[in-house]
Amino acid sequence: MITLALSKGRIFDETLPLLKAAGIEVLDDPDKTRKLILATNQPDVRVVLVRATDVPTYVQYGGADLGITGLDTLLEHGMEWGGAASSTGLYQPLDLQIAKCRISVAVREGFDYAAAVRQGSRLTVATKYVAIAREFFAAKGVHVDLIKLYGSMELAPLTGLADAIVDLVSTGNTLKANHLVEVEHIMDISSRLVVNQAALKLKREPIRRIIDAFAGVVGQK
Ligand code: PRT
Ligand code: MG
Repeated sequence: MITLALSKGRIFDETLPLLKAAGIEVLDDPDKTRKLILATNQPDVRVVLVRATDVPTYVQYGGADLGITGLDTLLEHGMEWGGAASSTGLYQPLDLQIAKCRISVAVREGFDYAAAVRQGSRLTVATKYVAIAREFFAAKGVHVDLIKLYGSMELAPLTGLADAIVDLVSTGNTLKANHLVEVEHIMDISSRLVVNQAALKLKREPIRRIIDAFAGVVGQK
């Protein structure tokens, strides 16, 4: 049995066409069932639904053989920057080019971020992405106090909780609606296929077949 970990919502929705092109059809609609294990048309392939941030954990510890997760989530989980294999035991063979966005620094309209950086001010930054933010500001030589949040980052600069946020931006509509402006583009994000390295050795044949099918679909073969 091959187990693929996915999160509900945008990753599941954008993965379905890739699975279909690879000949795998999920037999249940996650929005209509309470099941967390979904069968597919391939008797030896199943999908498990987990929280987006739990996908790397499932794959790392073998609760799933493969998973699909954002680069943001992988980097926060401890995947080395740009690394293929890493200490986490996760092998990252493919950029699936789905759920694309960018990770950026944003501040309240009217906050002079450039001046604050120039003057060497200490900035308070609220984010779900503490590791990415720490690495980014350290490389830039900016002193920051990081505040970990789990959601609604946009609220932090508006309430005085923080000077800036580090968050994902796609259309920019959420920032605009909250009178925030993007002042740094940290990196582009897309979702990645990750594979448990031990599973790849033990179930090489069927896992390779899935990786190759995805690779064919995203044109990276
Ligand atoms: O929702 P939950 O807490 O369960 O987990 P999650 O938020 O991690 O999952 P989900 O499904 O929201 O996101 C999964 C992955 O999708 C992320 O890890 C990213 O890799 C990717 N992705 C792509 C995005 C976006 N685009 C995105 N726009 N994830 C979140 N957003 C949010 C962003 O945080 C901000 O609040 O959408 C808002 C901005 O969108 P725009 O279009 O207004 O700019
Ligand atoms: Mg979300």
